[in-house]
Amino acid sequence: MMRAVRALILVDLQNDFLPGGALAVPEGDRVIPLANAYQADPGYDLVVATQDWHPPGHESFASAHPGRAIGEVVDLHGLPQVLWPDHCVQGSPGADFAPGLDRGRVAAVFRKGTDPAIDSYSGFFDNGHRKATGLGDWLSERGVDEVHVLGLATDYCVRFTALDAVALGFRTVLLEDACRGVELEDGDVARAVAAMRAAGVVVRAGGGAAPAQTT
Ligand code: VGL
Ligand code: ZN
Repeated sequence: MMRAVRALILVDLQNDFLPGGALAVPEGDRVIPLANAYQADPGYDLVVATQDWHPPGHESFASAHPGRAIGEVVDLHGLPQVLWPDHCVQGSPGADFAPGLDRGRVAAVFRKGTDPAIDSYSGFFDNGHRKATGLGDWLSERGVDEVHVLGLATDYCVRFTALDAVALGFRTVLLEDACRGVELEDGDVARAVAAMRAAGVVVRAGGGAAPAQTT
């Protein structure tokens, strides 16, 4: 049998999600050296990155909803939407990749959240599953059958990227040590990990950069 073709997906390793950023994820900076170590693993045939990339005034921003506060949930054109601080605005320093991130092996970057009227947590589709970013086809065209996911934030973009990956038929591994969550509510990260596991994502607590055993 041929060995798996494995891709590493780096989710939203951007300045705004690091401590000091506009939507800082606690300990978000801790995943950068791990992302670099995982990328150096020759067990990955391909490395790709997602980039949250919102136009100014994006409707996921609380600032676009006068009278509403960050963290509130609103109905956005029929979908529940958590309201966020302005973050990852296209071309802003906050939208840049973390300076410490090694990008030498990143073969492609998939931008998401570009439509002002809908958010996109997943690196594959917007939250309404209306439009694809191209990541799924890109991986399939290259024969990828297994993806490993790391990055920010566990309870949002990592979660929905891993869930879409498994739904698209990729064997999917969550590299949990290289993820951190927003934890808007206590337990959000644990619930996100449980939801991923229930959907068939293989959750790997750690163990360095060795590729997962296939079973
Ligand atoms: C994210 C909230 C809003 C993420 C992106 O990368 O998890 N979370 N935009
Ligand atoms: Zn966003």
